[in-house]
This record gives sequence, structure tokens and C-alpha cells, in this order.
Amino acid sequence: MNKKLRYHPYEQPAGGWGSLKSLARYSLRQGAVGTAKDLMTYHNKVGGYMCVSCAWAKPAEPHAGEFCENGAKATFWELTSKRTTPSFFAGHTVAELLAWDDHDLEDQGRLTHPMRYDAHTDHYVEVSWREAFADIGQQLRGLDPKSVVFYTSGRASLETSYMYQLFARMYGCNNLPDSSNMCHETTSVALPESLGVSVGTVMLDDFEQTDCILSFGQNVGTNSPRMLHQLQEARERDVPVIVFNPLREKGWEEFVNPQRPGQMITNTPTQISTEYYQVRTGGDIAAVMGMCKALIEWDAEAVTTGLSRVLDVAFIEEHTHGFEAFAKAVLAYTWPQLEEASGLSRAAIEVAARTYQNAQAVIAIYGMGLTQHRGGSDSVQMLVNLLLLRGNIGKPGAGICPVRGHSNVQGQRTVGISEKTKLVPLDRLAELYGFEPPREDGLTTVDACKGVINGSVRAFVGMGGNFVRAIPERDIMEPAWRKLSLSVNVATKLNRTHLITAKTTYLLPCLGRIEHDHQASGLQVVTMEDSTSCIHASRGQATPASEHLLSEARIVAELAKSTLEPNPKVPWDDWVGNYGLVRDAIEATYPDDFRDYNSRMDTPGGFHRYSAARHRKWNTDTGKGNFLVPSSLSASFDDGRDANVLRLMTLRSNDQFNTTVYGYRDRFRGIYGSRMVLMMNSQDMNRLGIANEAMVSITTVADDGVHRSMDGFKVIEYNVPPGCCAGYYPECNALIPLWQHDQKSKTPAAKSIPVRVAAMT
Ligand SMILES: Nc1nc2c(c(=O)[nH]1)N[C@H]1C(S)=C(S)[C@@H](COP(=O)(O)OP(=O)(O)OC[C@H]3O[C@@H](n4cnc5c(=O)[nH]c(N)nc54)[C@H](O)[C@@H]3O)O[C@H]1N2
Ligand SMILES: Nc1nc2c(c(=O)[nH]1)N[C@H]1C(S)=C(S)[C@@H](COP(=O)(O)OP(=O)(O)OC[C@H]3O[C@@H](n4cnc5c(=O)[nH]c(N)nc54)[C@H](O)[C@@H]3O)O[C@H]1N2
Ligand SMILES: [Mo]
Repeated sequence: MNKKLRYHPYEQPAGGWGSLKSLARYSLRQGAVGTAKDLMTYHNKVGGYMCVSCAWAKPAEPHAGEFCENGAKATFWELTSKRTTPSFFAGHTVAELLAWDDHDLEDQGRLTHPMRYDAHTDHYVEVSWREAFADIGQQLRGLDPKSVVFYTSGRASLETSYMYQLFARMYGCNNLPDSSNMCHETTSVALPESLGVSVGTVMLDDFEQTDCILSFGQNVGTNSPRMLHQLQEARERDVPVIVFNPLREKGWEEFVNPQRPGQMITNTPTQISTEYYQVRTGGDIAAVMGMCKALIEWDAEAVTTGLSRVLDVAFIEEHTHGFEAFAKAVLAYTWPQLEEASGLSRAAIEVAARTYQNAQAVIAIYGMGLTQHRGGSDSVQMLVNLLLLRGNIGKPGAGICPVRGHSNVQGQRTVGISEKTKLVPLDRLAELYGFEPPREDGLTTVDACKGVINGSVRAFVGMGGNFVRAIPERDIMEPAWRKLSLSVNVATKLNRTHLITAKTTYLLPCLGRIEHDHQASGLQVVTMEDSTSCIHASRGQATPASEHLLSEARIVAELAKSTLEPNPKVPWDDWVGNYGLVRDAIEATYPDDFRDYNSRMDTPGGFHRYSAARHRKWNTDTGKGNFLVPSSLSASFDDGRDANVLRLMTLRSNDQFNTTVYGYRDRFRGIYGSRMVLMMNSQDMNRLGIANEAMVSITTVADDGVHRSMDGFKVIEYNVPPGCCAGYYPECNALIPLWQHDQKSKTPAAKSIPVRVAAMT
């Protein structure tokens, strides 16, 4: 429960003793101590299981404990000894549970039995698996396939994901949005236009060879803490680390490695960033444009003075397209324009540009701070432009590094979870399985939400996740959701989406990845792909939370069998009996990426999927790396004209995994006890007459006639740039208009919601 808010800035580094203390607290509370301690030796190791938290790469030579504070928290959360049983549901109506916090719902522990919602009593009641599958199959057969959405949250394995997409396509739609549609879809749309690849180009080795690291809008200490090992090692080689973030995030400042006894004893942190720029929210296009402008101007000077060139002219000529038009567009912007839009001074931008220029191999890391804006794709493409100027793609130590979210979200897209048909080998599926896949694109997350609102979407199947809580526009979406005729939720824990019931609602509990998965051929292995396109096997190690759980793969197979006509070419039961056969099917579908899949899946560090751009092969429309001019200097919906309109960023605390709230301790930001918080700049507070710790209401600025407002946030005077403010996700999601998304990818603009803030009277 939200308690009294306390704010006292954290003086300790990221990692260190603070992270060990935090872990001890969690393992005790979740009752997962004995099991989890032993399990940690299997965490992210060959022969063990792959962490259920983030997607960061798993090294070939792992540390003794290849885990971090948040990975361990995610493990304890899954292995908790608490259970959400039929008797729990008998004791609470859904109406009552709707008043509970996200934390309290999931904290009841693992779901144990399949359940169906009973509207007469307003309770979930136990149902047999057989009955559930038969009823769902019958209902799906009665619906227009185009009116059904098959959502995936990025955790399910490659095997489950492949089966799931095949099921949806054989059923008759490409409505396969996934959590990526709210996350790095921007990357999947922007990078193909620029570089001809839909994923990053960097591998772990590159961190050992780089001589400069840039980071935009990513919070390493909280969301991918194991990357701190690579950053620490780079810093020990004196590699500059340049950070652009409106907030001074602890992980980018200093780190004590809990796995190094010497550092722990002396508590002497490694300084991570060497330059830190508190860019204005949505100001990255302008900041990077400024760096490009400086480089292009210095290059012109070098030509006249005969000094060595600043740009990599040979690379630009041989490998890129559009440089002239890009340079012209860049030079047309004035410094005052760039300073205004970025919130940074020309001098500061030039310092960053100089550091970049002095390096021979640069990695650019980015996260949600770039992708979740109106101009998210423009921001990503602008960052690629900067890399192209000095040939920083396709050479050792350099490249673009989107840090993916869920542990297998990137892999799901690889094996066909996509609403975009051009990304899926439909002909190959048709040939292998003898059916005619639907050819028109399916629904993205935003389109699926629109369909729910206008009634064209009738049913939702969720393979994990907490869809209704994670999407924008909560106040409109929740009532619309109740009009669905069917909602099927495959899940490990109870969450709010399960409580927004449809005419028929099922809650189907599944095994987690850390648990033993016994099938006909014995214990099963699953696989996943990390942020650097490396594929790893994962073997569950723990006893399942309940004997009634089914694996996700089995659930997909049973749903498919009860919905589709039998097709001898799709051996659902054999696949479930032996996931190795699913991997053979994936290999048959994607022979280049998954060659010798079953024998290579235990390669230390994973086996790497081929990346054309790493080899300077450009699968773009021009056959080159494309310089692309952004459509506007600001990535935000707010035009910046009214100083009283602030840009609201919705952020993760250090004590959550997306909508899973582990607790109320955002230690690195020093915020404890409550998540109903608004971080504001003192200048804005003074101008608006808002005192520290005042209660405020936040109202979205949008001219669509819809009133979106939330009360009860407590203001903390915080170090954010003027004109920007920050709150937590998912608490603030009712404030995001559904149509405020990245222009190209439709990723919701969760990082710059134009708002007004007023003291509550
Ligand atoms: N422990 C833990 N790990 C996680 C998750 C989790 O919730 N908890 N979530 C997982 C998922 S699904 C994802 S997608 C990733 C998310 O990981 P991140 O990409 O780090 O996402 P956020 O926490 O939303 O924060 C993004 C950062 O962007 C900054 N920012 C906001 N607006 C701007 C801007 O306009 N410009 C710039 N330069 N910066 C900006 C914020 O201050 C913040 O530091 O993490 C994954 N890993
Ligand atoms: N305002 C705002 N909104 C955002 C974001 C933001 O930064 N700001 N970030 C967006 C991003 S990046 C993302 S990725 C989405 C996340 O959206 P989702 O992926 O839909 O949400 P999660 O919170 O990760 O889902 C948590 C639930 O997953 C279920 N679960 C956990 N493990 C398993 C498993 O092994 N199998 C199954 N079947 N279920 C499991 C549990 O029931 C748990 O309650 O949210 C997006 N929404
Ligand atoms: Mo994400």
C-alpha cells in the first residue's frame, strides 16, 4: 500500500551494500530464501536458467554470480512461497479487489488453478482446464478472426511465441501486438529505414573495444544493471561515458560492484559518466543535431585549414546516402534554436561533440527516453545520423545499442510475433503448414485499443502482461474493455487487467521460466534472445508453484487444438512433448538465423544472429546507410509556447518491473513510501505557486475535447530541467491520450505528456 511519502536523496552509489541490503529484505518477504540462494548459481549460466527480468546480454564467461539486485528481486517474486488460490478468490469479490494497489494484487503470490469469472457472484471460480479450453475454443470459432487480438508480453520463450503466432495466423489474423508496441517498436521501425536492421548492432565484445560510450534516455542502474559491469570495465580503460538524461540517474553516476570484495570493503565507487547533460525532455533531436552541426562545421574548417578531416569521408561516400541533404538541413538550424529545443548551451553541446570526435569507435546506447515520444523514430534516426558521420556502424567497438525491455521481447519479434506482415515469412509458413495465412497487417497495441473502444475488437488473448494497466488512456479503456465478449489471460500472478472483466473472462495460470517443465520427453529447455541478438537456452530449476500449472507452450497448443480444424502438418502434441521439435520448426522457417539450433543453443554467451549492418551490408531502400532528416526539432507534442505547460515523463522506480510493483522504495532517487509523486523543478514550482510536498492535480493538455485529469500527487522539488516533470508508470497512464504516440511506430508517447499542474485546494 502507498504509505507516507519520505524523500531523502540517496548518497550511496548504485550497487554496493545498498543493493545487498535490499535483496535480503526481498528474499525474506517473499519466503523464497532457501530455494533462491542456491538458484542464484544457475542464474544466466549455461545449463541454468535465463533471468526473467531484463534482456541485457549474458556473457560467455559469466561472473561467479551473474545477477543484479533487480534480477534477483524478479527471481524471488516468481519463486515466492505465497499463493493466490481458489479460496483467496472465494474470499474477495472482483469489485473489492479493484480497489487494491498493483503491489497488493501481485503480492498475493502465484496463481494456482485455472479460474473463470462468474458475473452473478462477482467472484473468480475454479474451472477445469478441459472445460476452459473447450469453451474458449468454441467462442473463438464463433468470432470473426479479425476481431480477436493475440497480445504477448515479452517474456514467453521463442518456442511458445512461435507456436502462438502460428495459432493466430491459422485462426485467421495477424493481430499480434506485443509489449514491444509500447517500448522499442520505435527501434523496429526506425532502424530498418536508417540501417536495414530492426535490432541493435552492438555485441558485448564491442564494449571491450570501444573508446567512447554515449547514452540517451536509459536508466542503467535500475533497468539493466548488469550492463554496469561493461561500463565499469570501460571506465577502467578511461573510456569517456557521455550521458543525456533530464534526471541525474544514480546508475550513470557511480557504481560499486557487489561482486568485487575489494571495492565493497573500501566502498570506493567507479565514476560512470564523464559528462552528464540534463537535456530537456523531448530535446534529444536538437541536442544530437547540435553535435552534428558542430562536427560538420569543424569539418568544413579542417578542409580550409588543411587539417585532418572531422567526418569519415570515405565511409560517408562508400556506405551512406543522403549526406548532402542532411548537412544542409543541419546547418539551417541556428544555435539559439538548438539551445532552446534541447535546453543545453551551445558550449555544452560542443564539449560533447569534441569528445565524440576524439574517439575512433563509439557505442550509442538508448532506451525509453528516446523511443516514447511523438518524434521517437526521428530521435533514434538522429542518433544514427551522428554515428554515420564518423563511420561508427559496422566496426569493432562501435554501433547502435537499443536496450530492450522484457527478457525475450526481441526474440518474439524474431520468430513471428508481429502485426507487420512484411516482417514475417508468410510464404514459408504457408509452404510448411499448408494453409493460407492472412496477408493484411494486423493491429498494433494502439490500433487494438482503438478497436476495443469502437467495438471492432471483440476478444483478447493475453500471453502474459498487464495490458489494460500498461496502455495509455486508462479511463476510456477500462469501461470499453468490459464490453469485450471474451478475455483470456495466461498469467503467473493476479493483476488489474484480470479484474477488468469481459462477458467471459478466464485466468489461466502457467509455469514460470525458472520452474521445471516436465513433458512427455522429459524436462524441457526453452530459448530466448537477448538485446545483442544472442540466443540462449534456459532450463527451469525450481519445483512448480502448483501441480495444476501448465506450461505456456501447452496452453497455446490446447487453445489451438480446441479452436482449429486438425492439420496433420502441425503436430501440436508432439511439439508440446518435446520443445526440440518446435526448435526444428523454427529452424525450418528461419534457416539462416537458426542454423543447427538445437546443438548451438548452449553456446556460452549464446549464438549470434547474423546482422547485415555489422558487416556494412545495407538492406535499405537505397542499399546504403541512410542519413534521415527529422520532421521537427522537438520530439514532444507540446509546442513549447506556454511556459505553464510542462512535459511529464512517466518513469520506472528502482522497485518495480513494469506494472509489477515490488515495493515503495525508489532508493536511487531517494523517494520512499509512495508512488503518487510528482517530481518538479523549483522554478516551475515558484512560478505556479506550488510548495514542496503540496498536493496537486495534473491535467493533460490536448485539444480533443477529452478531459484527462488525476488528483492526489505530492510534489517533490527535484533536479529536473525547467519545463519538465516526472511521475511513475503505470500510475500516470490515465493522462496519456491514445493518439499521442510516435508518428512512425505508434509507440505511446509516455515520456512527454503535455500537462498543467495545479495545487489542490
Ligand atoms: N528492474 C527493472 N528492469 C526493467 C524494467 C523494469 O520496470 N524494472 N522494465 C524493462 C522494460 S520492459 C524496459 S522497456 C526497459 C526500460 O528501461 P529504460 O529505457 O531505462 O526506461 P525508463 O525507466 O522508462 O526510463 C528511461 C530514462 O529516460 C529518461 N528520459 C525521459 N525522457 C527523456 C528524454 O526526453 N530524453 C532523454 N535523453 N532521456 C529521457 C528518464 O529520466 C529515465 O532515466 O527496462 C527493462 N528492465
Ligand atoms: N506510462 C507508461 N506506460 C508504459 C511504459 C512507460 O514507460 N510509461 N512502458 C511500456 C513498456 S516499455 C512496456 S514493455 C509495457 C509492459 O507491459 P506488459 O508487458 O503488458 O506488462 P508487465 O507489467 O510486464 O506484465 C506483468 C504481468 O505479467 C505476468 N507474468 C509475469 N511472468 C509471466 C510469465 O512467465 N508468463 C506469463 N504468461 N505471464 C507472466 C504477471 O501476471 C504480471 O502481472 O508497458 C508500457 N507502458
Ligand atoms: Mo518495455
